[in-house]
Amino acid sequence: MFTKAIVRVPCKNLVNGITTANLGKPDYANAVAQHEQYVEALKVCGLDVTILPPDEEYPDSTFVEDTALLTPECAIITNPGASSRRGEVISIKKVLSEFYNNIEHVHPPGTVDGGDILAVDDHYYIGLSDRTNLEGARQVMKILENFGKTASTVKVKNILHLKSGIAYLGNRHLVMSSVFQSDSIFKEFTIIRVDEKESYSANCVHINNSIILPKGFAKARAMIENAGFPTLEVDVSEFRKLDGGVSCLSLRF
Ligand code: CIR
Repeated sequence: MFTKAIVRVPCKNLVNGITTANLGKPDYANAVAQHEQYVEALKVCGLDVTILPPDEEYPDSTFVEDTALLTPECAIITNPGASSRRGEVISIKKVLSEFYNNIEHVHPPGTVDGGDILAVDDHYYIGLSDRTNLEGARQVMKILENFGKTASTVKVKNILHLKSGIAYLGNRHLVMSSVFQSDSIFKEFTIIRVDEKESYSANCVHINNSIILPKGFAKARAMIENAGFPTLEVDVSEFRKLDGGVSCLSLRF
C-alpha cells in the first residue's frame, strides 16, 4: 500500500518540454487544471500528497517519476537520460531526505529514468531505452539486490519508457500495449492487451485499490474493470503532448 506521493506543479516553461508526440504544444492553463485533478485522484486513492512548486528552470520537471525510484527501504536518485533534465534530481533529493534515511544514487556514465522501472512486488523490471542505459540499470540492480530485491532488464523500443507501454495492476495482471506483443519475459502474467488505437492507456498506474487511467479509453477501461480492478479516469491530454502520462506525474511511496 502507498501512503504518500510527491508531485510538482507544471511550470510555464512546460510548453518547451521534450517531445516526440506531434500533438502540438500543451496549453499551460489546461495543464495546470489537469494537474489539479490528478492530485485530487491521488487523494481519492488515499495518498497524502506533497505538492512542490513549479520550477521554471526545467520544462519537464512536472514529470517527477523520472527523478527517483522509491522502494519501501530506500530511495534511488536517478541520473536522467536527457541532459536537460539532469538537474531536476537536486531538489527532489532534498524532499526525499525528509522521508528516507537510505538514499542511493545512479552515477555517470549510468543513466536511468524512473519511467523505465516497473515494480512487481519485490521484483523490478528495468527498461533499457534511449534514456536508461545498461550501466545505469546495473547500478540500480546492485542497489536493489543489497536491499534483498531482484531485478532484470527489458529492451524498450518504439516508446519513450518501459512504463509508457506497460503497467502492473496487482494480482499478477499486466496491462500492455502492442509494442510488447511478442515479449515472453512476461509470460507468467495475465496480460490485458489494449487495442493499438488505445495504446496510450497502457500507461496507467496502480495505487492501492484503484487504477488511475487516462481519460477517453473506453475499451481498455472496460477490460481492466472486468478483470476486477476499479478504475479512476483523469484527463492528462496536455501531458500526453509531451510523451507524459499518469504514472510520470508522481512519485508514490
Ligand atoms: C521527457 O521526454 O522526458 C518528458 N517530456 C516526458 C517524461 C515522461 N515520463 C515518464 O513517462 N515517466
